[in-house]
Amino acid sequence: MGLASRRNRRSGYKHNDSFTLWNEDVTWSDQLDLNLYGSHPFYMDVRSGGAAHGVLLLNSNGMDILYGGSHVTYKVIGGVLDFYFFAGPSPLAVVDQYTQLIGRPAPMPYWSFGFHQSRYGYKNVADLVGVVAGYAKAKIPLDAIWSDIDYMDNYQDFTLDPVNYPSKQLRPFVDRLHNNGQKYVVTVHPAIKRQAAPHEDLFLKRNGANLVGEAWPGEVYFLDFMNPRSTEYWARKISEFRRTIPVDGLWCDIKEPSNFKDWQPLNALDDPPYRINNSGFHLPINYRTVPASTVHYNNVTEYDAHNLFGLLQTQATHAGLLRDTKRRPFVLTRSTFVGSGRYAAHWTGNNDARWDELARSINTILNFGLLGIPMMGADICGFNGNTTQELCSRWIQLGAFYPFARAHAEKTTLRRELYVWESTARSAKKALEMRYRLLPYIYTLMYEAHTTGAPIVRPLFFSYPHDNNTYGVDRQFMLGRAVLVSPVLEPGAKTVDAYFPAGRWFNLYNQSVALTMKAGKRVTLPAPADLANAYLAGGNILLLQQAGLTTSAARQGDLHLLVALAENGTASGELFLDDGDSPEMGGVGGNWTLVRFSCDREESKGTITTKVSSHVVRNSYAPTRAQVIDKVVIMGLQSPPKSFTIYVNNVELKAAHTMSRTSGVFSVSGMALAIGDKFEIKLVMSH
Ligand code: MIG
Repeated sequence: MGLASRRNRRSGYKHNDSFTLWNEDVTWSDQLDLNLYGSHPFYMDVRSGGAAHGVLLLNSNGMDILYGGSHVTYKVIGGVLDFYFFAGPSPLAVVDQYTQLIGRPAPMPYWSFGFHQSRYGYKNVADLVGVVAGYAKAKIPLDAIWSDIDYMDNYQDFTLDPVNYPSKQLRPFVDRLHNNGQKYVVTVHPAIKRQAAPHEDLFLKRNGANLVGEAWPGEVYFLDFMNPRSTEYWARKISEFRRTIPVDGLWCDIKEPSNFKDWQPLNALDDPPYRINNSGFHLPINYRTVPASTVHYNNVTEYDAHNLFGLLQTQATHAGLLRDTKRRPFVLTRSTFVGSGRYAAHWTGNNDARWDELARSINTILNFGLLGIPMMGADICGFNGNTTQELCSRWIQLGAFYPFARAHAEKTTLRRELYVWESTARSAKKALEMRYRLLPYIYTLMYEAHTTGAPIVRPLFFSYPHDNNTYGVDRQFMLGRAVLVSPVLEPGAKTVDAYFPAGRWFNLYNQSVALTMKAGKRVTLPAPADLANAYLAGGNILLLQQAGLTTSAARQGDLHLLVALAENGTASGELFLDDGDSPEMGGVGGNWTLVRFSCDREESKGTITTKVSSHVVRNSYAPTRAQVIDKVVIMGLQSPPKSFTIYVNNVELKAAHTMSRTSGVFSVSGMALAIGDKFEIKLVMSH
């Protein structure tokens, strides 16, 4: 069973585990099994044999949920008991049905799949310049650099610190980033400094007047994103700010919402008769946020709407960016609710630079994939506390496979940009090189997520629901259905203990290494210092591109078609392509290309024919690009042939090719196949 939203100790649950849903601004998110930044009253149940179903209680009130082994108890303090059941019967079918209801995951811009560097405490523009230069010098890919609250003037939204981040320095810096194919993202808050607030009716109220809270800028009013005037105000501020600094995305933080001051109860809403287990100590629901007696537009109470606050600001931010840029928005949100994935990416919040936190990033990310928020990551190298060279190296090896790959750190920690330590830099280069090469596949997974809800990274049981041994696996995960990642999660490791479901597996880094499993089995793998183990599941076809220091550079190069054969000689896969930042991904009128690839085997007396063919579903984008498939690699061919011949569209090919007798890997290069043209490659081997 996989449940809810919280930072969970593990991916399976015990009798009497309880889950409290009440969005909270948590500084140290490494504390387990407490309510955190988001609320998702949804769970997926997977039973022995693979039958899965899902249950949603669509209710935004505070609640405690108790898992009783054979039953679930909801203790809800308000609202309607609006239950939805998703019949499955597979895990993928459940997320498909669930996201049909709550909204499909938002398409994310292509650049956002690159590597992001952030830090709380970058001192000034020169500091940012230095970091970008550090990445360039070390030749480590960097697509985006972020500013935390440091860029603001006294922590106010849409302002610039006049001394450290003056627009006359920041603007040319951002223009240079853009010329270099790189992006800039900044943080924003939902609270507006009281003295600077406009005299408009835009804010949360209590007792008939604007609620005065306390947040980073001091005394604040909170924008009420239920009020159409407030969302309009927000969109206007985004546009105005982008005229000064054309940021490429926005990072919505502390919108649980966070508030630093204590409140006296005003009525029963502030102190309801049943105390949910807020923060693990049954703390008042007003703790560290705005009071429940606060009212929104149309007299909706915070008591009912608290868990929606983050979602509403996410929606408003997405809409504001879209209106201003007319491009696909990138929004990162900390607070989430049912449906947030339709607008934003998410990260696991303030984790710790510790090994157990590195491991836990996996189940937290997998959880959010079930909740319709596939664009998900954890702060690489850890947020709170000082990291070590070894931990940071292992973290980027794993983090390079997160859907959203961002390093971020707390202000008081030692600097740990990926180029700072030599061994970390080595890991970063290898890991990110593989990530950037995999982008055609990762981006196709984004398309799959957007159209079917399928998470980008998935628990093993999504691909192998009939294998009961996969249910508890949370130290490994799959990228789509093709790549099994088995990272090192412990210090000093020389080996990794990894589970492989039945089938054939090809080492992603060294395709001549293959494993064939008759049945699922644990395998002890070597744990090289600079690499996470990653294996391709036989039966998949995917496209790799050339490495590059930015996503836009990487997508200029040629493509390689990788065919990993299943034991029966078949494989399939697909490729989605578009410009990477059109508001729609796919869709009736858009310019995009979708190609399906398949491979099968025919045997007749003395010869085996392996046929790889493409089926062009749509091709209104690829013709505008020069990218071609230059190389085809087929893995898992059987018994070395006496001789072989290759045909492309029935013409015999003379291009350079090799066939390894020992490993059964065949490769042919210099092909120049246009992506959007149907093709058929036949490899005829005689024995
Ligand atoms: O009140 O902006 O989770 O990533 O660095 C805390 C400072 C505010 C919390 C975020 C963290 C960010 C920090 N923020």
